[in-house]
Amino acid sequence: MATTVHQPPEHVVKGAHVDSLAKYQDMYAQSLKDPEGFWGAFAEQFHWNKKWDSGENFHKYNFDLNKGSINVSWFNGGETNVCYNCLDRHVKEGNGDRPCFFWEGNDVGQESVTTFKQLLDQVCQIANYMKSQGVGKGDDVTIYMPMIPELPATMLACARLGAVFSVVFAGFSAESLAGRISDSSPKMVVTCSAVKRGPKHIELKKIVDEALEILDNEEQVHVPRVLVYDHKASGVSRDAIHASLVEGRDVWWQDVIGDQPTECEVTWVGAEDPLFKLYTSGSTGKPKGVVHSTAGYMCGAAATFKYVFDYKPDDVYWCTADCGWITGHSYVTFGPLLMGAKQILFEGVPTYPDAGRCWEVCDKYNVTLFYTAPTAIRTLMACGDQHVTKHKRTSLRILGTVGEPINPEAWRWYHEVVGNSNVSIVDTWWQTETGAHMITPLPGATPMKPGSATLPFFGVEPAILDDKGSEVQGPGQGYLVIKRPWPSMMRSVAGDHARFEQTYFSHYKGYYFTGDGARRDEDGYYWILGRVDDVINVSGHRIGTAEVESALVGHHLCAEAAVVPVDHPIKGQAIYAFVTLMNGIDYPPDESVRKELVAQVRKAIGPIATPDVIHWAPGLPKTRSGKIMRRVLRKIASREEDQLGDTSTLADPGVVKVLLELRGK
Ligand code: 6R9
Repeated sequence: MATTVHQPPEHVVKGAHVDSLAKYQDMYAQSLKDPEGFWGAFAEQFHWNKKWDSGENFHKYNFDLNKGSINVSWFNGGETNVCYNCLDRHVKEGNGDRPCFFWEGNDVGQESVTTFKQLLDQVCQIANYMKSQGVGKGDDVTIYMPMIPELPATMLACARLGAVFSVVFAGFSAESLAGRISDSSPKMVVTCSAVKRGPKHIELKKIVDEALEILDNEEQVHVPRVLVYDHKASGVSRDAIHASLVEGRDVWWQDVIGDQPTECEVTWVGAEDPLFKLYTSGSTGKPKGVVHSTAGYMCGAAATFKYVFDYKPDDVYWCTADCGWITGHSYVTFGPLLMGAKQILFEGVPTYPDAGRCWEVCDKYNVTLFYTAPTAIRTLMACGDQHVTKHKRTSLRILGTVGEPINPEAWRWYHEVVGNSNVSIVDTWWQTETGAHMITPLPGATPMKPGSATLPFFGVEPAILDDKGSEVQGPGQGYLVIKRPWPSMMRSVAGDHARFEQTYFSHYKGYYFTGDGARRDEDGYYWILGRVDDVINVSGHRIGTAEVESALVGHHLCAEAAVVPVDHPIKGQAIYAFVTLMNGIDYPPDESVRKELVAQVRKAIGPIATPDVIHWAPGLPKTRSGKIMRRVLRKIASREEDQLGDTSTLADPGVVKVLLELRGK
């Protein structure tokens, strides 16, 4: 089917910050030609305790491993504070009574409104308490909380003190949480009694207890303080949890925060001081702590929020992502608050109590800007149009998507059914590592093609490399790389700068390697083709094949495992695991073994990593040097064994036949 080009609707173009393709092209060219002029002008709106140095010192970098260690810095010499710019600045400008959060709980009817002034007061109280516990500049704090206002408030309190926070998605298992805590040795863990997600109750405090027990026993890492928010709306009472509080370590939030003063001096930090770490999966080894800076990240998150959502003060914005992911950092906590936006903070899931929840909430608050993931769009699409059309949705102006490639059918449904064909869709390609949008339409400027992330954002210079590492000119496809630094890019991997260089800069010297494949068409539009490394994108969440494999071989009956992605109609990709059992067990084993292995993965990583298929493999296809041939496994998993390709390098070609037999019909 030929690609239809959709022009931005007139009402979106009118009054947009960038209202034509020509204007985008101008601004884009300017941003590359004069980075200091472009980013400096944007940064003027923020408060700086000390202004950045202009000239040569403004932005420094080395992007080429051949020339030495990789380093990137922006706004050198400047001093600022992200929390101050999110809160104090707006209050000082007379916007204290403006709402920043309309909280919608998991259950319909649970709601609250927070203003900028109220949030500032609360953040100061949290910061004062943290300070009283010895948390200061450069100290680590781990946050394991659901989507309640106290989660962004805790992130901001850390930022106020210059403490480095690490949010762990409250759906990760105790073992995953333990791994992330032990990597940072935090002075404090902030959590919550429990949460209700859809119809399910999850006792988060118990998961934290388990994680800390693992650390106490196995790693001799001791967390001195655990702050526990009593989340009444979860339906789990304080009394039910109280007995499990560890004396001297655990305290109830409600017992210590309310008495703190509502003023707390800001700690000014250097432009390049770290703001947070966020753990993400890669192709090898343990998840890595992606380190983000203060000033560059602040400007990148705010600028993309302003231009990609064409944000204006009357807008009501809603991003459904959890703060446990980068999207929740940049487009729930920081981008919107920096720009002073009113937004919905949503604790629930799009299908609870029914598939109309999102549109009901959109109508309730007259949401104008809505941002979600393709997996949610496909889920809602499968539930039927009636859940959408029942609601008005006339306030919507811009619909965003992020996390994985959006298939054109889902794009069209989002555009036509949800958006009444009267919205701009922004398909935003970016990563935990990039901190902010990289390739995306601007809603009032960029003609849209369903399934394409379109054109680069200001200051971003992508390229496509072929197998030999040469740049593809004009239309073509290959590896997506970025040619120069942008302000919000990651600065390092926590505690392991060599891994940072190895992962992102060693494949193609002089380029940042994204891990994605992409195609560029005759109009210069980018089409993201998905990961080219061993990362599986399940419902927009990155899972390393190595992590799942190591969870599986952690089970006493599993000798070896190889995990590959398979296409999935809702989740985008699903996890497909080939498992070799210990010698002496007959294939197929008892059904209980499969259940135990699945449970093992859920325990080691979390429910998001649940394998959809366990395929018994008495032997795995390997080369003579012992490398598993994942290409062959992928074809078997996706039932394309007629396209196995060259299998002559297999050490034992017979294994393929056995695998096909064990797969059955
Ligand atoms: C923001 C986020 C990053 C990976 C990335 C790519 C995929 C994200 C996409 C997309 C196609 C888009 N991805 N957005 N692919 N189109 N609009 O998701 O960060 O969790 O680090 O994932 O997600 O494969 O490399 P993260």
